[in-house]
Amino acid sequence: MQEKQQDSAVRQFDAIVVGAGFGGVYAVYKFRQMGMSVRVLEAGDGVGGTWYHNRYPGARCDIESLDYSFSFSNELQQEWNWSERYASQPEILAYINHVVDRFDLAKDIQLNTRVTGATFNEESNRWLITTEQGETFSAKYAVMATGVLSVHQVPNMKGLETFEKQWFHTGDWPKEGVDVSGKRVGVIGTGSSATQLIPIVAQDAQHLYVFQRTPNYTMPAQNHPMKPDVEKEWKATYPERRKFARQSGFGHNQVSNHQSGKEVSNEERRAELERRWDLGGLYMMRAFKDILTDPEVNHEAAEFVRNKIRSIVKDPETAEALCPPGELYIGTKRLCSGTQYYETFNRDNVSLVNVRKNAIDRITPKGVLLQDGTEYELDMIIFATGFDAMTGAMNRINPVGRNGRRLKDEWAAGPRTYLGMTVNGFPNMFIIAGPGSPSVFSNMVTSIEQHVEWVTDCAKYMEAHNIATIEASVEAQDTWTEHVTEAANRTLYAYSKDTWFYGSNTPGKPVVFMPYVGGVGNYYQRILKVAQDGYEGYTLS
Ligand code: FAD
Ligand code: N01
Repeated sequence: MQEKQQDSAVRQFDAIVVGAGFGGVYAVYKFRQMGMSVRVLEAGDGVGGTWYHNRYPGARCDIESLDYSFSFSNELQQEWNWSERYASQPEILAYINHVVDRFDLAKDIQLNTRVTGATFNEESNRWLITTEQGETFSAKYAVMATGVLSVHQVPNMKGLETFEKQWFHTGDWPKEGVDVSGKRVGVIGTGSSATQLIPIVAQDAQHLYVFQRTPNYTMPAQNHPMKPDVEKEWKATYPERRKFARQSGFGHNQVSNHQSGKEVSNEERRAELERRWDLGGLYMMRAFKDILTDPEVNHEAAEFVRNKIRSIVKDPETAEALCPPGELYIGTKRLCSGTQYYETFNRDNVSLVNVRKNAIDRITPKGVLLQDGTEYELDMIIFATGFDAMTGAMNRINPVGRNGRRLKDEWAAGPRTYLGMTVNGFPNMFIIAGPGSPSVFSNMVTSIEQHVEWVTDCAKYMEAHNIATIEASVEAQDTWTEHVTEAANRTLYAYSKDTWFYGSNTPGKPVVFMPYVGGVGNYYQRILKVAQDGYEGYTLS
C-alpha cells in the first residue's frame, strides 16, 4: 500500500517503526507483507542498529551465527553462508543489509531521522511522531524497535573536554576506523565490549593500559571458521532447530545440562565445567540447571574460572587482580566471551590498572589521573563503558500517552510493562524486546521475531475486527511487573545489583531488575495464550 496522502505536512501511515536494527527490519517486512503502509525512522545513516554503531575491533556475537539470524525465510537461511562460528560485526552488518536488499525493504526505511517525540491523539486514536529534522508522521501503530543497548554512555569524568588527543566510545565507533598503531592507548572498562577489543588493540598499540574497576568473568569464545559439516547439518535441520530455540530457555540451540551441580561428584562437576570451558562462551551458564540459582554451584563454577585465570596469566598479582571477587556470582554481570583475553595480559605492552581502590580522579590534557596522583599519559582513550540500557532510548523519546501522561514519569520507579511490550496509558504502542521481556536474556533475534510476529498478528486482528485501540490494563501490567521481579528474585541476580540489568550503571536510575528471566519458551507460550484468549489483560475499543 502506498503512503496515504491526507495532509502534506503530516505524513500518514498505518505503522511507524522507530529503529532499523533486527527489530525494525523485520517489522517493516511483516507490516508490508500484510499490505499495510509502514515507514521506519532510523537515526543512523545505515541499517543494522547494534551492528551499525558498534564497529570497534573485535566486535562479534556470542550466539552461534547459525542461530543468531532470521528464521522467517527458509530461502534466506539456506542461501546465506556464515564464515565463522560466531559472526563478526562486519559480517552481521552485511547480513542485515543483504536482508534489506533481498526483500526490497529500503524504500520504506528513512535514515538520518531521529524521533524526538511521540504523542497519542485521543480523538483520532493515532500517534503523532515528530523528528529532529522537523518532520511529522501520523500512524495508528507506533512500534518502538529502538533497542535496549543503543544509547552509549560516556561517564561524566571531570576534564574530558581538556584531553588533547583522541577519544572514542565502543558504541559509537567511527565508520572509517581508528588507527591505534604506535599509540599509547587507555581502555576504560572491562565488560563484554572491552574484552573483545583489548586483545586486538594490544596487537598494534605501542602500549595498552586497561583501567579496570570490576573484573568480570570472560570465557574463551572458542571461535573458529565455520565447519562445512556443521553448516550442512544445521541447514538440513533448521525447522526443528528454530522451533527448539523458540521453546528453549534462552532462545537458542545451546545444549543445557539438566542435572543439578549438587547431584554429581566433584570429579563429574569438574569434568562438566572443563567441557563447558572448551565449548566456549555462554555454554558455561548451561553447565548445571542450578548454576544461576544455587550459590554453592555458582561458586564452584566461579572458582573454576578463577583458577583458569590464574593458570593463564603469568604474573600472579595481575592474575589475582583479574579474578572477579567472590561476591560476584558468575553470570550475574553479563558473562563475557572473548578470544585471547587473559593471554593478552602476558604481553609486555599491556598493563592492568586497578581503579577500584585507586579510582580515576579525572582526565587531564595528557591522559588519565588517578586519585593517588598517578598520571597515565595517553594518545587515545577508548571508553568501553556501556549503555543506558533497557530504557535509555525510550526515555529519550518520552512518549506522551492518554491525558498527557509521559512514559518517563510512568517509569520513574523502574519500567512497568505488560508482557514487556505494552504500557497502560499508551494504546497501540509496542516496544520490541523491551524491559519486562526476555530480551537481553536470550538470543535476541529469536525474541525480536516473537515480538514482531505478535505485534503484527495483533494489528491484523484489530483490522479484521475493526478495533481502534488496544491498551494494557493497569491490573495486567501490575501483575506482570511483579512477576518479572519475582522471577529475578528466585535467582542469584537478586544478589548482584551492581549491573546494567538493574540500571545501576546509569546515574540517577532506579535500581530495578529490568529484563524477564522466566525463560523464552515459557514467555512465548504466555504471549501466544494472551492472544488466543482474545488479548486477555487488554482493553480493546
Ligand atoms: P538495535 O540493534 O539497538 O537497533 C535500534 C536502532 O534504533 C538503532 O539503530 C538506533 O539508532 C535506533 N534508534 C534508537 N532511538 C531512536 C530514535 N529516537 N529515533 C530514531 N532511531 C532511533 N544480542 C544477542 O542476542 N547476541 C549477541 O551476541 C549480541 N551481541 C551484542 C554485541 C554488542 C556490541 C551489543 C551492543 C549488543 C549485542 N547484543 C547481542 C544485543 C543486540 O542489541 C541485539 O541482539 C539486537 O541487535 C538488537 O536489535 P534491535 O533492533 O532490537 O535494536
Ligand atoms: O558495557 P558494560 P559493554 N570508571 O556495561 C566500566 C552486550 N555486548 O559495552 O563493572 C571505570 O557491560 C564498568 O565497570 P563496573 C552485552 O549484553 C555483547 O561492555 O561498572 N570503569 C564495566 O567494566 C553486554 O553486557 C557483546 O565497575 C567504568 C564497563 O565499563 C552489553 O552489551 C559484546 C566506569 C562497562 O561494561 C554491554 O557491554 C559487547 C567508570 N566511570 C556488548 N563506567 C558480545 O560479546 C563504566 N565502567 C555478544
